[in-house]
Amino acid sequence: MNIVSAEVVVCSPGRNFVTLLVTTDDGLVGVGDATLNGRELAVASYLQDHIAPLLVGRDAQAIEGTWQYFYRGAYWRRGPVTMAAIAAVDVALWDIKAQAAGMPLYQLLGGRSRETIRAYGHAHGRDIAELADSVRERKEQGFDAVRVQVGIPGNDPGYGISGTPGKPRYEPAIAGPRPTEERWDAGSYLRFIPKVFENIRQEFGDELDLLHDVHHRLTPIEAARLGKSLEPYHPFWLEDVTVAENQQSMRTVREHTTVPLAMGETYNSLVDYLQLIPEQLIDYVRSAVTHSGGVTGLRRILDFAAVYQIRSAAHGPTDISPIGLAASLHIDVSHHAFGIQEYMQHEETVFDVFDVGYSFDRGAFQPGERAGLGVVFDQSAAAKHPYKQAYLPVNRLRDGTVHDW
Ligand code: EZ4
Ligand code: CO
Repeated sequence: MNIVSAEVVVCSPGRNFVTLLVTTDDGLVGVGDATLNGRELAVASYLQDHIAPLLVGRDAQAIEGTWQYFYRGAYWRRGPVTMAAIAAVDVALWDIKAQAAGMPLYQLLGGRSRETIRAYGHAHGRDIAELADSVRERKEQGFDAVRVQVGIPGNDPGYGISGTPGKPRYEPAIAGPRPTEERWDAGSYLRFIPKVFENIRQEFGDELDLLHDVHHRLTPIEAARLGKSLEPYHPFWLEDVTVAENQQSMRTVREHTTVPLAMGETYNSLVDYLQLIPEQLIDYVRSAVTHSGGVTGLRRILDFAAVYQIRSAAHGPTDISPIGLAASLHIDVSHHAFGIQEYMQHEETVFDVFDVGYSFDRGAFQPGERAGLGVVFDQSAAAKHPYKQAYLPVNRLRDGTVHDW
């Protein structure tokens, strides 16, 4: 079974997505997600100009060989652009293989390890009262694990709070010729967050799992202090408490707090975890299929993590398309090391373009029983939603210094 065409489509049904469509000589079409938020066109070019011409004529069944061909064969390994492009190829080929087998992808990945896929939702508010309303809404939808983000007094609305009017307020990418800017201060953040957890615990009790994303903003010792101050409220995890480049930092945090730690949404391969995983400095890996070399790349990470009792928590923001999310769900249901799946709901217009076979009910997913990945991409619908330049915000300290967003 040979590949006869590989086409890249960039569309924006509410937000930008990069999709790869791979067609075989027996008429099967596999789809892959290559969306890299704010840098979409770089991946589109990587695929269009450097990968698509080499894909045509290759054996569609040779997934591992093709993965290595683009990973090792390019000489320039890793990096978010390269690994998102490889992810799209890998997912499209798994989709084709599972369609050819007449099975949902998870069956090819070993079949079910569990009955349902637990997901956590997002709650957010400009202040604690608004956050509590949002948590209540998520509970009513059936979530029993909720990520809480809140505006900090004296700061701009900031990470996880602001957004474009009329869109889900947690959507961080904003259309326009330049990134928007935010201001942030660690002192007021560290004083306020324990009060937020205290209030939310008081109102919602002990059973609800609470998660929080620090988005790389603290120094290791500040992160350690945050962890200690939140221990009485037993968070499910703290995510990205400090910058992800220097893994040594996580040792300091680990030595001071028993709060579970999650990291890895900005990583793109197994080797990014060479310190965090064997030293057991985290409890959850946040890698997504789309940003870590596809089903093949992510399964390698999870097999390694499992040795150290570290579990999966796939990144599931709106900037991962329904194709990327579907691929994640097939791994979630089949891999032993599953922990939890993030779910930031896509807005309705997204489903004009992506027809999905997965389903979500009362805080849990099912990958669906369609053959393959289970997602059908409608190219004519996509053409009605052309690419729109959009960026993630840039964050600054109060004096204007550029800070981690
Ligand atoms: O900032 O998806 O855990 N989720 C997150 C996301 C990321 C965006 C980046 O594109 O941190 O909101
Ligand atoms: Co995050």
